[in-house]
Amino acid sequence: MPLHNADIAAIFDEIADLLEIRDDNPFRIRAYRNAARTVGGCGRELTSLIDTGSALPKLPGIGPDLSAKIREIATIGHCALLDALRKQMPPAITELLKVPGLGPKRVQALNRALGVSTLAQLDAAAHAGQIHDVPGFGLKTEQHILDALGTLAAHAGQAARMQRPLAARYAEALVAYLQRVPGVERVVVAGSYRRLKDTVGDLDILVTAAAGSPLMARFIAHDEVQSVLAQGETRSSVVLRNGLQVDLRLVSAESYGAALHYFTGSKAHNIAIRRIAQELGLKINEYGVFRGAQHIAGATEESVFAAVGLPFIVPELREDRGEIQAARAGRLPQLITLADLRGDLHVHTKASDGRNTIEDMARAAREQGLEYIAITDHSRHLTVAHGLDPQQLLRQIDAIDRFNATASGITVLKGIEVDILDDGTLDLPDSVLQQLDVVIAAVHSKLELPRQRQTERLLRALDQRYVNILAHPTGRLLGLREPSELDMLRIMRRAHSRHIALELNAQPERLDLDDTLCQMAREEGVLVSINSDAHGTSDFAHLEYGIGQARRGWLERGNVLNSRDLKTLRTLLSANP
Ligand code: DGT
Ligand code: CA
Ligand code: CA
Repeated sequence: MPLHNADIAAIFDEIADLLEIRDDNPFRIRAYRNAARTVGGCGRELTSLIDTGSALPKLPGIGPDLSAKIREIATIGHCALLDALRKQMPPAITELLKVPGLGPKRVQALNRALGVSTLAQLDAAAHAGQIHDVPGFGLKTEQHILDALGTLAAHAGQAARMQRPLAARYAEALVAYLQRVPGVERVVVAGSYRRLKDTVGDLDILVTAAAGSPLMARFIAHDEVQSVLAQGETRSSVVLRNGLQVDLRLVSAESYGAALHYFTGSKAHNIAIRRIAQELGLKINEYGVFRGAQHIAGATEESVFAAVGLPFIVPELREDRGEIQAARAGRLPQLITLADLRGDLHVHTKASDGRNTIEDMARAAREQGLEYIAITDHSRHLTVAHGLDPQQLLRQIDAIDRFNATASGITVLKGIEVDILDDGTLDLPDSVLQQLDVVIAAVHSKLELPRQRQTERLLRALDQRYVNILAHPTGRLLGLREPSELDMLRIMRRAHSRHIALELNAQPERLDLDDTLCQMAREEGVLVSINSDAHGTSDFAHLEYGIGQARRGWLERGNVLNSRDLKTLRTLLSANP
């Protein structure tokens, strides 16, 4: 199987990292970073286009040189430039970039001053108190590094989990491959993947097949398989080249539903269902539902639920977080779907750190069937993202008015993603914010404040007059940064009283609010805004990930701000006194 776009993007990103550590030309670095984002977000697999001899599509920012590199990677599986850069650099140095707060400049400084080029050396230097003497560092930074290393070590203890959208590329390709094996009938990915969890530990694939199908032999012979952990008649386990484990089980048609239910999980849900079965004098396992030795259900999942007196419960609710009681009472939620979203209230453009213009973003959103978007570039405090000052924002407001005067089929709302400053006030004055349709407030600095102070800071932000939405409320980055310590209940109650919505940021590495916080928002009556946080035209695809998380969090259409039509939305946005 060819490399995926995500693999090519990872190579470009590593090139950019290494060039940056080397202090290379910033335009060159930016070109590789942009290329990584473009390729990663490209809807079509570039290597398969190349394999079939098709021309590469015209991609923004990908000139002849980068195209040639994509072809090189697709053909030989690696990139000579990256190989050369790696040779010039200590092998583990890019690992250091995973430490929050350590950018390429600092990595380079530590390497020059202390010879630090691995995480272990960094840890030793920090514990020995050598870091705070390096120019540009200090005692506070040294402490941050120690804390961050502690978090990373805690993560390393657990097996790495993969973000679901990335796992989906492999899962979908594997399913298509297995479906072509002779004799194979049904192929389905169960486990956390089917429950639409934000990250997956491994993939659990179930297959039904005619007797004599070469299923297992073909499975372990797949190009992407790096090692075979177990191989048997009905069960095999492999690890793919990207580190993802895949368990494959062959199940019989009469057990298919029971196996699907069992291996979809969650474990907590299974245990709760099994308890109900026991109360009814039944036994339930991955082969079926039994009364004594008699097999009374199991061919379909519906039959399994029916045997214990329940209606079908969708996989994304199966966490034993109230779904069984709700099913019993006939009160399962009518979960939100992608088609329910009428607009997207968090969109960036080239004016700050986005890649496209207002027109490009509006066109792409309209093609997705959206009726409105809010342009919400960063504010000036966020200098790394070229945040806007009042003058620049006023010019953007004029540009949006001009766009709306001629455009049809979509309305662009005027907005800002305004930074919440250290003291909880906002980065732009009310006189400016007042002129906008949507004000999103967001924390981008000091995410590690103690719980009490961080909570007070956010409560103060929610008290600011023109705020409509609190963006990515916990600040977590999956696998990289823990959520900020916050008293979420107090924040939700304040948001509720101020008619402020909380964001479910749909970027695959954020998905913040998470599922349990969505459920809390629903219970507290706080509206949730499911936003792509698009930085380019292909990023509206994020909305689908947000919908998955929202469904896991029990959200219905009525709980979601941007399921409203434009008129109702405008009323809600101006509800703040
Ligand atoms: P993951 O892979 O960590 O993202 O999470 P899952 O939920 O996919 O967990 P996994 O792959 O360990 O197992 C798949 C499903 O198999 C799990 O959701 C429920 C079921 N299962 C696994 N172990 C047990 C168990 O000990 N008891 C019960 N009742 N079910 C289990
Ligand atoms: Ca799994
Ligand atoms: Ca598994």
